[in-house]
Amino acid sequence: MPLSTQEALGPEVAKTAIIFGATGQDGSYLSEYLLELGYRVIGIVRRTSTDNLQNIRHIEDLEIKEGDVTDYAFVTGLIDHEKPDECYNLAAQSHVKTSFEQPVLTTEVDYIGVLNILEAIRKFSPDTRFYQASTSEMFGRTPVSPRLENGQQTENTHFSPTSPYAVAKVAGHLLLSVYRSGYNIYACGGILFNHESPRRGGKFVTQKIIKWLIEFNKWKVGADFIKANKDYVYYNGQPDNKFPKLRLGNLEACRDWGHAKDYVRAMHLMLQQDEADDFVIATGKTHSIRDFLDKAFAQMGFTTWQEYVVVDPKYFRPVETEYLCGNASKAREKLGWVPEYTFDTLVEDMIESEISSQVLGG
Ligand code: NDP
Ligand code: GDR
Repeated sequence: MPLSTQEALGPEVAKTAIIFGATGQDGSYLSEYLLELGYRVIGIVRRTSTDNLQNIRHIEDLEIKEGDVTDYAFVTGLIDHEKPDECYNLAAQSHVKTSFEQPVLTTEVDYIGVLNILEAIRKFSPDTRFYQASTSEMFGRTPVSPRLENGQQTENTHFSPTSPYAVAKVAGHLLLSVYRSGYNIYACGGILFNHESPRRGGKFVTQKIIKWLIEFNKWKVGADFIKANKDYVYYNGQPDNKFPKLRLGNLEACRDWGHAKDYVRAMHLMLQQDEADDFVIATGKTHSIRDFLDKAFAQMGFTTWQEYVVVDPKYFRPVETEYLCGNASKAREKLGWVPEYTFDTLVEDMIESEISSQVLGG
């Protein structure tokens, strides 16, 4: 009997993975991780007029293709041509506050994008395993409170989205079970809680705090004293040598923050199971923005942050998700997934990386 292509090439033939959203925080770590595992990895990158490759330029062997997840013709052509073993959809307009200002674009990318990929898989490559980047934001104004169920959200917690971003993500997430049960497609939703890293975009609160802190610390070198008014800090009280205070929004919100390096391992594990399923990925510990400020400023040797931070309503959201804390028991039991980083080591890694990148960048 003639050998199939797979048999003829042998079991060591590399699997092919496509990553939509390869330039982002998670896409860059996932690319590195899959390449280390021996995959052939194709990273889909939006064409932009200015450079958006800073997270992935260093990754040798990553095959980069230009394309947009909202372009059905592109997505179907790609999936049909490559028939990948695995496909990870990390592409999104991922900023919650921006989604209030650009709700239609957010819906097109974050919902229609998912539909485009699922349809392409159904029609042209039904054996492709699909990972969708779902999110804890889907819980939104969750009925779980710190007083109930240990204050933790699970795969069974009701969704109550509070932003156009979260509504689009819920819609994309609900499609997964439709394609699983309706068409037998292997489609998983990773309900990931906030995860950060040195590659986190500068508009998210953790990276915004750290970048400000390192710049400020550099600026104040050599000062005998610093004096602050409502909006600025003054070097030795000099009116012409000032540094703008850190302007933030809601400091009371609580987030379950993990490290992106840990979370991309979970994405891969989800696609290696006997059956497709959805999983919460979280650390199980929650901290307020105030806690993050405490830790980051203390790490840099400051005894206080209160005199350097201004609460600016400009950064408030029309509706806020106040409290998130995930229960990842199912992932621990079924996937064997355990995070390596803690809240403290995450903050330390972000600070150390920012300092070294400033030193290297001059
Ligand atoms: P990023 O914002 O860092 O990355 C988003 C990626 O999507 C970027 O590569 C971006 O490209 C790309 N993208 C945006 N629009 C399109 C489009 N129309 N077509 C193709 N690509 C597009 O997000 P993260 O890496 O942090 O998150 C990855 C995914 O996980 C996102 O879907 C996010 O919503 C979700 N998520 C993230 C969590 C987190 O805490 N980080 C938690 C839960 C879910 P470009 O670089 O050009 O902008
Ligand atoms: P989030 O992350 O909205 O949880 O979405 P973000 O870091 O933007 O906000 C976290 C919390 O901090 C409060 N906050 C501020 N946020 C920003 N961005 N800027 C500020 O100045 C500021 N001040 C206070 C926010 O109000 C909020 O409560 C992230 C994204 O990665 C999503 O894509 C992902 O789905 C979720 O995490 C899980």
